[in-house]
Amino acid sequence: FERPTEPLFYPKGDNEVFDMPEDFVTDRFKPLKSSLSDRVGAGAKKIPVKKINLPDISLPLQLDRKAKFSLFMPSHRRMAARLIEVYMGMKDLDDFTAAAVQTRDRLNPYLFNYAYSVALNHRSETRNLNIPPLVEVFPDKFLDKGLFPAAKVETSFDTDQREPIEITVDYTASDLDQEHRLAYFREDVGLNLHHWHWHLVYPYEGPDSVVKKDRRGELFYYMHQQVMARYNTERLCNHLPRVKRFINWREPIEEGYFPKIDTLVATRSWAPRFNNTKLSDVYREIDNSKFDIQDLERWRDRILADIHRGRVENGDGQFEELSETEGINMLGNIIEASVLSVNRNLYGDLHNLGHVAIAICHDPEGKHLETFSVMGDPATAMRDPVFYRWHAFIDDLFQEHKITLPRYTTQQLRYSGITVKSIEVQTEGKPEKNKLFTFWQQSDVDLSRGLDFSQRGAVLARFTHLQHRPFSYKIMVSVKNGKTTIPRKSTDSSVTIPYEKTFRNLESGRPNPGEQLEQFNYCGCGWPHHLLICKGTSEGFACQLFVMISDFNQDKVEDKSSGQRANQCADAVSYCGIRNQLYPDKRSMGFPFDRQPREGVETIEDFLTPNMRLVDVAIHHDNAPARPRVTA
Ligand code: CUO
Repeated sequence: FERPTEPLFYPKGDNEVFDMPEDFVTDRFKPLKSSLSDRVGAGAKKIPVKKINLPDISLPLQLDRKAKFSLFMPSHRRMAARLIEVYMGMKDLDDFTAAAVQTRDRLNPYLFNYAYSVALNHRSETRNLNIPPLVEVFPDKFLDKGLFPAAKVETSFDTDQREPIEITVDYTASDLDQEHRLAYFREDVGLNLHHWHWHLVYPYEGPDSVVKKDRRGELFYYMHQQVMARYNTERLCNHLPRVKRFINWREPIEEGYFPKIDTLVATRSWAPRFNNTKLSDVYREIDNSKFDIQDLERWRDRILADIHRGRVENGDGQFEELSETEGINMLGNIIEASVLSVNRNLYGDLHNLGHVAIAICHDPEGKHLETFSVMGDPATAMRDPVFYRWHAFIDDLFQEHKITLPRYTTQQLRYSGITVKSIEVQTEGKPEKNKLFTFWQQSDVDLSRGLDFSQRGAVLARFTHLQHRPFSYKIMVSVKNGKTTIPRKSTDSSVTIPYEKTFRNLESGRPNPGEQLEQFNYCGCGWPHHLLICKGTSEGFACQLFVMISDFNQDKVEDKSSGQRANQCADAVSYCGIRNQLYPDKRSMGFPFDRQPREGVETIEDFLTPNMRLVDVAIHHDNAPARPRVTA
């Protein structure tokens, strides 16, 4: 049977099935309703689903079930926005469940998954519910396509006799392509999951309740700026120069990319991009999308001109200042662009349509009935080297604004009475100080949720990723009344989510489907912890660790609902914020490095005030073959 029949009957796993009104079942499967229901859950508890009158979903229904779905494509995101509106508009949980069940097998599965996940994330009754990792639902977006025939073979065996299918790190290119040196980073499952989740938490179109979030535009700038900073460091570790901004859109894109992932649902695969492909004007009736490279250029020029004027023009023809506190947030929404842009007519949709122009450069007019490549989907975009070239350009626009802002004075940077005396970093199990260690590790992902084979049970893919030895920081501080030592563990990071949230802990045995969601509370937005530090080099990559202690009274944000924080997904607040709360730090994101240094500062050492300090740290990489994860 085709996939759509199954989730209808499977609310949680083996022990419960939905008991649906006849009308919910698509015509073809109506005669099979009871036999299907028995087949997936004979003897299981039946959960009744209400019968409701569904609002108009004709717009999202326009996307063919076998098509691909791109959040960056204007027509697709209008469909998603409508669907999110329908789900968010349901008066209670029963109606919401009924609406989801009723629409599930009629809609394009990617579109459904996106809109349903956004609604689950934002409805008060379900916001603390765990959403299964996308890699389990659509493994085809994350893993080598050669894997799926092998997975099919594994399902011929009983679950306890199945073996994990190994995926090599080198499946997309060879070392003849120098960009391939970064494939381990760009194609990392956790990295791509983070990006997908980020865009799920911060949609740019939909009802106010899902789009209007505190400082969302600024966070768009900051999270992607941090990705760029990290990617550049990762390049240096691999003896490659920093990313070249993609600024001349009439020139060929030097870097090709052949994704070698496949789609199990859509009929069109992920198209490759050959070396030196050029962008063209986009005129694709099949996606209802039409724009020229000139449009992108015009929007870029308008945005830059208004950044330099220090103000933007809103839809009523009035000027709004790009102020020190609000400017970056306004620009984030303008450049992305989100529905919160002050003037989409004037400033357009630069970043999103740049993704589309690149994603469709192999068939800009749809002549070959091809659809977008990996750049068209937040779950896959970071695999492609051109993602970083595009975002280097986008980041540069934000930096143009940042250099117009007043520089921080020592008064704003210092914290009187506090001096950082020394910093030490200690890796667990190693005698040396200020040395960090990375290596290759293997982890398993269960693909069975995303595979429609008749035999159920876990099917594991085993892939290789970067990992580091845990370490801790010791920060010695003198204060007005004496000395104190501040210890911090590498796992305390406010940018990462724990390893277990990226890869469920499968070593403990086959997870019980009823337990896994509870056990591995998956709030997926956050940098994957296994990528906390860059790869380093075998001889030790020289870095500086910077520590700053700032004044909490100046940073703190009064949020009435902060008492609920314990229940929130708050591991990676720096990149993802806290759901339904204000961003928990009042300073500009990127402080104190988001602006030009004050006059006279030429080196990082010149920049320091007593509440800051630097220490030299070397990152050593062990290139030995990957080790399986060792559990405690
Ligand atoms: Cu996250 Cu361009 O915004 O991909």
